[in-house]
Amino acid sequence: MKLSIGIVGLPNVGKSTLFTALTKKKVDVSNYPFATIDPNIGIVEVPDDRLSQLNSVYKAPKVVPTVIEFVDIAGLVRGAHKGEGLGNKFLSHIREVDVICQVVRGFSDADVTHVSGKVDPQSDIETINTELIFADLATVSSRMKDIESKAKSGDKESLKSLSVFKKIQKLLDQGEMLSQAGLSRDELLVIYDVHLLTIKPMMYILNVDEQEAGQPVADRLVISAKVESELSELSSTEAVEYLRTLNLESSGLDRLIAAAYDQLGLITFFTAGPTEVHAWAIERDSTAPQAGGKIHSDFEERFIRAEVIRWQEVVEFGGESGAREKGKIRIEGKEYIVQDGDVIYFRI
Ligand SMILES: Nc1nc2c(ncn2[C@@H]2O[C@H](COP(=O)(O)OP(=O)(O)OP(=O)(O)O)[C@@H](O)[C@H]2O)c(=O)[nH]1
Ligand SMILES: [Mg+2]
Repeated sequence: MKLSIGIVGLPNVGKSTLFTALTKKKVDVSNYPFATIDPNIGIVEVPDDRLSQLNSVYKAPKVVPTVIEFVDIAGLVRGAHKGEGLGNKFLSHIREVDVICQVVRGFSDADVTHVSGKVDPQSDIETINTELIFADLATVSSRMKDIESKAKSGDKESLKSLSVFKKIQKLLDQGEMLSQAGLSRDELLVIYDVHLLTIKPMMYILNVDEQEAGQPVADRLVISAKVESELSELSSTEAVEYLRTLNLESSGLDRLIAAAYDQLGLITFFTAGPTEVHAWAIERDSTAPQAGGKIHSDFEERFIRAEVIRWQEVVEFGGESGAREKGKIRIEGKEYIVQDGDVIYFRI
C-alpha cells in the first residue's frame, strides 16, 4: 500500500524547500513497481528501526521498508478556482492523495515575499481552505449536472445520489471542510469516486524560523523547512547531533510520517526470512487475510492460517525457529486482528 501525501499552500511558504528536503534520500525505485519519474513526486522510505533489528537476525540481502509518496504542487493564490495563478491546474495532481499537508508560513525572513504582505497563519489557512472548497464546489456541480438528467428519468440510484450531492453542495456553500462535516458511511460512498479535496484528512505544517522549530503549537506540526533542508545534507550521526542543539527529538520528516500514519489509522506488520525482511502498512483493525492481501491476492483468497510472532521475540530468540522452540509462535485464523509489530508467516 502506497501512502500518498499532497503538499499545498500559498506561494513562497516553503513547500518545495520542504519537499526537496523530505525526498532527498530517494528510494531504490526498483523495489517499487509504481514509482513514477516525475519531478513533483518523491517517494521516501518510512524510517523504522525494527527492520534493522529484525534483519540482525536474518541477514537478508533485501530489506524493504514501507514508503510514502509526496506530491508537491505550485502555490495556490486567492481566486485560484477562477483561474488565478497556476495553482488550480495543479489541484488535479492531489485528487488522489490520501492526506493533504498544508504548509503555512510562520517564518519571518523579510527577504522572502509574502503574497498577502504579512505573516498571518490563520488567515492564510482560511485562504487556502476557501480555494479547496471552491474547487470541490466546481467538481460537485459538474457531477450533479450528469446525475440530474438520469434522476429526471426516475432512476432511483441517481435520485439518491442527487440528494447526497445537494447536501454536500450546501455544506460547501456554508464554507465547511467536508472532513469536518461528520458525513455518514453511505454518504461517503456516494461521493467517493469524485475525489473531493476537502474530504481528505488535512495536516497543517507551520514552517517556522529555525530557533522556533522545537516549540509546540496546538493542532500544527511545527517544522522548519530550512532545518529539514540542512538535515538532508548531513550524515545520520551529524543529524542527531544537530537535532539535539535545536532541542528536537526527531526530524520533521519522521514527525510528519508518524502524524500521517496516525491520521490514517495505519499500523505496520512484517514478513521476515533469509531472503527478505519486509515492512507493510495496513489499516488498523485489519484481519490476517486482509494483511495477506497486501502481499498477494492469493494470500487473502487461499488463506489457511497465520503464524504470528511479536517482532521483539523474533529478535530475542534469533528467528522463527528459536521462537517456535520457546512456544512464542501463535497460530491465528481468519478472524485474527493484526497488531502493530506482528511478524507474520502466511500459510496458504
Ligand atoms: N528563512 C526561511 N526561508 C525559507 C524557509 N522555507 C523556504 N524559504 C524560502 O522561501 C522561498 C520560497 O520557498 P519555496 O520552497 O520555493 O516556496 P514554495 O511554497 O514552494 O513556493 P511556490 O512553489 O512558488 O508556491 C525560497 O527563497 C526559500 O529559500 C524557511 O524555513 N526559512
Ligand atoms: Mg514550490
